[in-house]
Amino acid sequence: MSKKYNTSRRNFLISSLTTGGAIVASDVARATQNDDPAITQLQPWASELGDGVDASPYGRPSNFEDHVIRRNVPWLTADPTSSVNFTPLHALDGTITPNGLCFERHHGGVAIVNPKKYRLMINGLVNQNTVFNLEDLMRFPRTNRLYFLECAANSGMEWRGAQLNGCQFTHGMIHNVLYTGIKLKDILTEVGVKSSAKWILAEGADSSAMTRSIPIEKALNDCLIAFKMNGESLRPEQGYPVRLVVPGWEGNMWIKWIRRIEVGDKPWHHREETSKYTDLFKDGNARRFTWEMDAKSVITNPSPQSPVLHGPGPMVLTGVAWSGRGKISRVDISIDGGINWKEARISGPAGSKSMHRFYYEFDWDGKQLLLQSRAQDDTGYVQPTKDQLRSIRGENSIYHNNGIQTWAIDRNGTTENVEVS
Ligand SMILES: Nc1nc2c(c(=O)[nH]1)N[C@H]1C(S)=C(S)[C@@H](COP(=O)(O)O)O[C@H]1N2
Ligand SMILES: [Mo]
Repeated sequence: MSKKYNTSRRNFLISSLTTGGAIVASDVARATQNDDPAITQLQPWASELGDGVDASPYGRPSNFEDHVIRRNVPWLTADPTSSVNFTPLHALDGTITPNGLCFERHHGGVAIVNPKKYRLMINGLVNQNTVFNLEDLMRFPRTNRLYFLECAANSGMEWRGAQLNGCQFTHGMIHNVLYTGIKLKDILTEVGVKSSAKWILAEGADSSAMTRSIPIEKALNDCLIAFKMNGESLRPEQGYPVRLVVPGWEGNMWIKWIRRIEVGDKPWHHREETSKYTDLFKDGNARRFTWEMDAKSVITNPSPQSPVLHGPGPMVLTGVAWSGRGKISRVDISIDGGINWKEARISGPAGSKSMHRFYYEFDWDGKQLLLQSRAQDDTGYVQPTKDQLRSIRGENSIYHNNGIQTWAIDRNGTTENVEVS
């Protein structure tokens, strides 16, 4: 069996999104030069004193890393206040997304909420309508949990074929953060939920008043009211001072700047759960709710923004995998477009509904590679191919694309987004 591949990506994207010219393959695994000035000569950083401790009261990454930033896709950004930028997955390792690199998705721009004027109101089918301020919330027991947040539209531009040239753009609407917060269950217990309660409505304080209906079982199970991300206060763009955390479920339910929770007996069917975030099928019917994000993975290195800079020989391949239904039990790698598969190694702190890091080391023979990763979660679910997804859902879907991604690597190391068939 042989695999053909095709690039159906729009041509005008190539110039705006690829990292530049072809990379010449060379052996950079060992520094071989005898009188290498980088080792024989005194370098500037050793010949003069460096900055003192007050130079950056809030630390920043090295200037040499200034390319590691969130980026957007200009043609997706009709207006920056209702838009998205993407996590630079190709430049990260480990499992935690640094706060300054977490992708942003806003429907009405970043709300700047004064924490002194922050209020959370709970009303509806409760014994006691209640308004909490930040101090009130801080008096509930706190908990720490690592979770991924994936936008339902992540990889949405890839439904009909390979398009965006880089995992930042194809898979970067995800971040994985250690949240500190309080259990939503504790607050709901405090105000007393009536026995007729079946749903909650979470509402944001921003100008878009983003609102989503969430079943009461989920609210009482593992949802958090979070104020910290990776140890420090939430960033304004992530919902400062308080956001809802809905583990494993699509990103739009994780209401930022949360200001109100109404308890009710049926879903509200607001805009973001009717005209948006529903999955249109071949026959014209739409799936009403798709809450859990199914198991998915992507190879982050090599990838189009991170091509292979060395010649044949040892190659380290790495990427990330996650599932909204539990832990990742295994990740398999194919270097020949899905014909043969080998198990990758999972490494680093990860848990249920959080991002996992995998590595696969192999000897590259210098021939063309068609790289794929395939995740499996602890429910036994296996990540499908894009063709398998399309055979069930047709071509009109946008959201919830968890199909297998392929990167083609040619002999000189350049890497491209392709599809195999
Ligand atoms: N209040 C409010 N909450 C919101 C949104 C919003 O526009 N307003 N966007 C939602 C969407 S669609 C996603 S994918 C996530 C993005 O979270 P992030 O900006 O922290 O990445 O927030 C969700 N919560
Ligand atoms: Mo989203």
